Amino acid sequence: MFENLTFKLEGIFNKLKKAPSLNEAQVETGLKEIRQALLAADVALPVVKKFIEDIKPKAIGQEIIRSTSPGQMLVKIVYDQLVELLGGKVDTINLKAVPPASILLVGLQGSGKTTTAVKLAKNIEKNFNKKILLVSLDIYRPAAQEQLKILCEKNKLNALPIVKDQVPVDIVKRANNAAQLSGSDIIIFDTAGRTQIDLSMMTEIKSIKEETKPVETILVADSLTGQIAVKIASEFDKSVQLTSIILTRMDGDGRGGAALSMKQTTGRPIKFIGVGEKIDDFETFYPDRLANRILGMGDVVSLVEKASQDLDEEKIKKAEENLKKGKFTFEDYLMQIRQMKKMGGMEGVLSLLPGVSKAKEQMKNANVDEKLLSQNEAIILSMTKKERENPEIISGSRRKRISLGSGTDVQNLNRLLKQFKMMSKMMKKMSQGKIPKGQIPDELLNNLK
Ligand SMILES: Nc1nc2c(ncn2[C@@H]2O[C@H](COP(=O)(O)OP(=O)(O)O)[C@@H](O)[C@H]2O)c(=O)[nH]1
Ligand SMILES: [Mg+2]
Repeated sequence: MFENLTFKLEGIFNKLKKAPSLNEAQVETGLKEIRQALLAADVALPVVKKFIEDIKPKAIGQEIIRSTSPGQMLVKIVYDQLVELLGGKVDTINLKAVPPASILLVGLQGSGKTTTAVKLAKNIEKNFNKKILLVSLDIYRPAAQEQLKILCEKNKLNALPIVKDQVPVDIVKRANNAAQLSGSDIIIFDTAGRTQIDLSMMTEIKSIKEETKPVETILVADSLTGQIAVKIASEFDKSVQLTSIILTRMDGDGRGGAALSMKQTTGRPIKFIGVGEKIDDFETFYPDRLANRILGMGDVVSLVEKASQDLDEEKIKKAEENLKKGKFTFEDYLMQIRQMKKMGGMEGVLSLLPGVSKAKEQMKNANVDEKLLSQNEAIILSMTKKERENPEIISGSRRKRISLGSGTDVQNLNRLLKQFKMMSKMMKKMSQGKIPKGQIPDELLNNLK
């Protein structure tokens, strides 16, 4: 989402970091470049203006010019301001109400409301241990209620049974009764959108809001539409008073302006982001982590969280210890492959690591074949534990057995062994600090192809 912005900011900061001292003119030029980078990322002009105005006095102040690492200091100032711009602290979802508490999702057609209703329900169920009822009030598109019902079935969630030809007000009444009877803590209402904002939609949402008395009225907005998403949020807020915003499609290659302009323009916090089509592609919105990511400092916390969600802590610890010693086995490699697959391939992993916009670019250009990951996984799985720990014992006859067992051929196994040797060497070098962070050595890249 923020690749271009990150790339540009990294460039600006790298230049400034190299200078042993900074004069006012250099800082001014840096700020001008930051301003351009933000505008190119589709951040609204007034937001950019205020951003630069806010950091200027701090950046030009004596503090930075006298400091021993002025470039670093500027990064810190920009980071703090970015966190502020993104909303400062994490804003959690408000569930404080006499049960059942209602959550109302509104937004344009196709913004992701129905998908988000299910993602949000799963998230609340997991993190707050609540019982949830999902209800579709979209009576206009024939398949809309059905879509929510099917999604709920797939994800083991409760959906209100569909009664044909009922109007929203009656559905809401039925939902409240059903929630009482089933002991549900929360009702999530999915509503009908239009392709654009119109009076009839707003009138309907207003009456639904009166009927449901929601603790949260959440706008679901498509982040790929950039400044338009921000405009839509303002319009909705004027008519129905939003309490928060969920930005969807943050996995896409939009320029990120929506996330950066939303809080300041609308005054409403972003609470969650959608990062893919799958139901668990949904995250709490952390301003500080996103600021880290935008500045190319890497979202290491998210990375660690993501990895530990699925992988055995013990194994990770052992791999880390091995790595520190410069030791690397096929067990470690297998774990890395699985980690990469879980986290959306190489690019997914790389986008979260510090200072790797360069490495990411390298990977893109190198055309690393992700199918190869699965093939390598199969080959390693055909090895015995002993072979995985001591690859040097893999002789001719062992090679035949392994390649047969994995449904590939000796050539592929040989390539993997060669690649593994190279990775071991690299790990050793890394553990001795001989490889700069965030860069992938060419020899390894060429071998991943
Ligand atoms: N890539 C991606 N697709 C999403 C995301 N959220 C929703 N979608 C997709 O957007 C499309 C429209 O979503 P839907 O929930 O039906 O939108 P609605 O009309 O507002 O209810 C579906 O194909 C979803 O899978 C997201 O965060 N990322
Ligand atoms: Mg829908």
